[in-house]
Amino acid sequence: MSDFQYKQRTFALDDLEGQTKALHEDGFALIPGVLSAQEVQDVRDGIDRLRPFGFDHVSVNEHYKCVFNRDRLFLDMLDRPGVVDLAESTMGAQCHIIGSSAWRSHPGHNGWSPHTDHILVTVPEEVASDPQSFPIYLCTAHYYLDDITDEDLCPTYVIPGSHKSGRGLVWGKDKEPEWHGKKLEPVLVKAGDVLFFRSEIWHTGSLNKTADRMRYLLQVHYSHRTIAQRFSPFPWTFNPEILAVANERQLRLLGKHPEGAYG
Ligand SMILES: O=C(O)CCC(=O)C(=O)O
Repeated sequence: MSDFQYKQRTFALDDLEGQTKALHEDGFALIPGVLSAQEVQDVRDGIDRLRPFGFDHVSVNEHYKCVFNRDRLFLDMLDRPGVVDLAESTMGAQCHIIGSSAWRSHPGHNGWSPHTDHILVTVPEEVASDPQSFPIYLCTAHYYLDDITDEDLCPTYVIPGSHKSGRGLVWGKDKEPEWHGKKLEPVLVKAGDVLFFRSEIWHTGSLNKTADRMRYLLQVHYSHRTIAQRFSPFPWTFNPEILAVANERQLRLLGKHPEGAYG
């Protein structure tokens, strides 16, 4: 029997209310068991097939951007039941994706660089602590594709509640940030779990201390419709084979919105 224990509170896939509350209180919601073992293997195999171009980076860390445009397998990760429902209920029925990245982090990869992904406005703590005044605009879903049950395989670290600081961290400067006495803590997970987190949360990657294991990770970045998509390389071209198989919800997530102000 495994004695693995989550360090943060977890939510059932259909507990939309609990997850939403957690996004306001903690800045993230940890959702176990979103993908089956077979789905985890399929996504890992898909990542193994990726080849770099455009803004992709390949070194001790491999990072591939906009993977939904390359393989239907990744397109189908955009509207996973439960996860996409959380995106829509928090960021609106017209929410879309602004990107989706796949990672293979090799032994020696050091992702330690505490940061915030995006801060729209810097506000006082009392404003950032009020869900009405500080709505959710941008979130990332991390699909973990390995068991990360100790700190060796570069877990993500977070400071719960740090989005309520109302301010961002300076990339590369704040190496050991603290917020209200809380330090960065590792998010330990099982393969198939999802961490859904706000862009304002203080978080970081970490060091892959293993001798021979790569960490596989898939990210889906969701935002309110008003936030611009980061599709690269320029000029952006949708893959016609992907558009041909995408369902209506996926097409909307890719940017097929009804006519509105400005366009
Ligand atoms: O590698 C990780 O777990 C964290 C990734 C991250 O912080 C990011 O993409 O903003």
